[in-house]
Amino acid sequence: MADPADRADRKQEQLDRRRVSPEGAALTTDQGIRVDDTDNSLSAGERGPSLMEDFQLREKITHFDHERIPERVVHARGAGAYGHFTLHESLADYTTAEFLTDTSLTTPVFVRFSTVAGSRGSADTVRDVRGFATKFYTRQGNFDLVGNNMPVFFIQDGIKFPDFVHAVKPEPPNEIPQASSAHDTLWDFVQLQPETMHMMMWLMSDRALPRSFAMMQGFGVHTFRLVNERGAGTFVKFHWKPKLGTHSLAWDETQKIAGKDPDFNRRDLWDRINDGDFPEYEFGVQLVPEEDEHRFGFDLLDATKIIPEEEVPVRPVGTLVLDRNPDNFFAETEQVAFHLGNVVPGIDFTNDPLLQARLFSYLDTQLIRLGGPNFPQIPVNRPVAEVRNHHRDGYHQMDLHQGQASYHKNSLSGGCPAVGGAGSFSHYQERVDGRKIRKRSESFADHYSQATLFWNSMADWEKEHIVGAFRFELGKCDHKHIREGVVAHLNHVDHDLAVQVAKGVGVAPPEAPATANHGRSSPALSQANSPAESVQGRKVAILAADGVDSAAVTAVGDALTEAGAVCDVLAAEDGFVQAANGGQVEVTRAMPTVASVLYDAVFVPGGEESVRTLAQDGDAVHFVAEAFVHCKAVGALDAGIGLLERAGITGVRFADGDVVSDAGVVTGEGASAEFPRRLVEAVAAHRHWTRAKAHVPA
Ligand code: HDE
Repeated sequence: MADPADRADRKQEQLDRRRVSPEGAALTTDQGIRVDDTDNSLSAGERGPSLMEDFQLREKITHFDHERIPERVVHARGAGAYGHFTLHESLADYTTAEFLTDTSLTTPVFVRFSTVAGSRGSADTVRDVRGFATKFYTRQGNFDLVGNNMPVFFIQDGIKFPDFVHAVKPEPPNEIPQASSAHDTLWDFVQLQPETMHMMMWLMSDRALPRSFAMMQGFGVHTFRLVNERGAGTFVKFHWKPKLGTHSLAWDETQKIAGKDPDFNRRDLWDRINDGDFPEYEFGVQLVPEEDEHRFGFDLLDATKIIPEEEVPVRPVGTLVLDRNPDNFFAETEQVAFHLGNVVPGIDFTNDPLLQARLFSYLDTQLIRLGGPNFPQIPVNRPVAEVRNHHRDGYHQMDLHQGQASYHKNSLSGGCPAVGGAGSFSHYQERVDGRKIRKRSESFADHYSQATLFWNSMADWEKEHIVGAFRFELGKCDHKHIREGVVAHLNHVDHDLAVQVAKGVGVAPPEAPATANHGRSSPALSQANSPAESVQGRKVAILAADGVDSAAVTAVGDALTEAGAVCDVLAAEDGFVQAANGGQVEVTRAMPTVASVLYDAVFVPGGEESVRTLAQDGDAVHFVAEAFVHCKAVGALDAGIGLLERAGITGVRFADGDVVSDAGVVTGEGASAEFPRRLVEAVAAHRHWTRAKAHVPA
């Protein structure tokens, strides 16, 4: 019979034993004593002093005083979910890790997504890297893949990490700015540390503004090693690819969302899972035989480099589905403790100096954050594999270790727990030889050519966004020498990029390239090439007022919903609007409580009276104009087209007479199956980035 750990619910069954429900329960103290009054403290007379003996008051206040733990020093803000991993193709030739070789297994997981720089209460949609950390509860023990949504990193050697983090975090004198890299210290670090350039290209790209955690790639970043039965190693890079494609928000939109709904990405994840629209990712590997270690023009141990997918294709082997929200944010999402060193037999490390430093950091950080060495016993961290060892005592010890012997070797517990045997972890036997030195390898010296590769691979609109991001961020730097320093590095990446950025930030544009652009590109790097054919989980606003054409609301709403979108009817006030045909249409939300930035698309149904009212409502006009400016699908039927005109969308022209691109603007007359189909298609395209920039005020 198969081991019960090959079921995804194995972890949930384990958690069930720790779940505590208030239903039907009486209020008690921590000692289980029922409480008769928790609103009034014990005092000497009605207006007298509180009494020391009030153990209920003391216990309640004391617990409250100790509710906070230190937030993570990086990745403080996060959102988590449970799910399961299934394998479609065995990697048995390369690894002994069961969850990567046995296609009959379903492995439970917990994933935590995060931003990096901001505090726990910061906004979700800031320009930042996103963490994508996965804990696989395998039958051989926990494997943690602690990755990001960008495949490279800022630095090559972990000893620079405290410097980098100090530079990107709010500045010491005044703790400004929160969750932002647009300030002097970060860019000072960058201009003095050119190894950051490749990652800065990613950070200034739309990758730093994901629309949803479900539309974000994940990368293990480092080169790891798979080890097979014969002890032979293969280099590996781990990849996650979202089923919905990789898509981003518009920069202006992210800033507005940060105020309108700072929990935007967290809420999106929560709602998707609650609605049964489970985020799904393909798990893939890039495999490099050991003998090919030196065949690339870069070092596999350098975490500022990718292996272009065109050179080594990503081989899809498994699927991750996130299908359950946590019960309690603190207990699970806050207390989950990832550690790069959590590997199972068949997965091992390389000498990447960034990776090596991380192997120290993660365990160390949990000791202060979770207050002692027993954090692996916290329910979310506990493996489904049995844990038996001679570790004892320490703060918050939860287990009742039986027996006389807490040492190895022993004869008093029959020599148990036994060491070794089938399935034991045995380290990859890499030959190591060398002098003790502090020196970066020459093979790590090229800081520009992959930054150039990234730039060359971008669509025009992606390039525009990157230039805009550099201009914004550097424009926030007070020190001109810092802006100049960064432009000088950009001139090694691409001359045109450097000139465009220089112009925006008041720096003399370089006259000639510092390094010639090599002209190579990697199409897999562009989000323009990511699938965009699904409206799954897309949010569409339908604007209505009294007199709305309810048949259009229903027909278009149904078509979108059927295709997987979520439609909200918005009106000036909550409740119902009267339809033109006498019926009623239920309002999902009052317009003042939401904003266009919280939606992927907007549809204006017909109905003369409804549209006349909307055209006089600043919120509604702004809603449509702003959705257009953010390149979203905008649909209108019949009289609804009038609202688009009122918002200045239709018929807009440049001074030189070119009509603004109307890509993604879908209009139609009368009821037909054609209109909903075209609108669904326009929403599925995600954004119509080729649409000309803001010629409409919003
Ligand atoms: Fe981390 N990182 N990191 N990091 N990291 C942490 O661990 C660190 C790096 C990443 O959702 C901390 O538990 C060092 C690369 C994620 O709980 C800390 C270095 C990548 C998360 C830490 C790096 C990451 C962390 C803070 C350079 C992408 C959030 C709290 C040597 C591959 C995990 C904690 C979660 C968290 C240290 C570099 C990803 C301090 C020293 C490269 C996704 O231990």
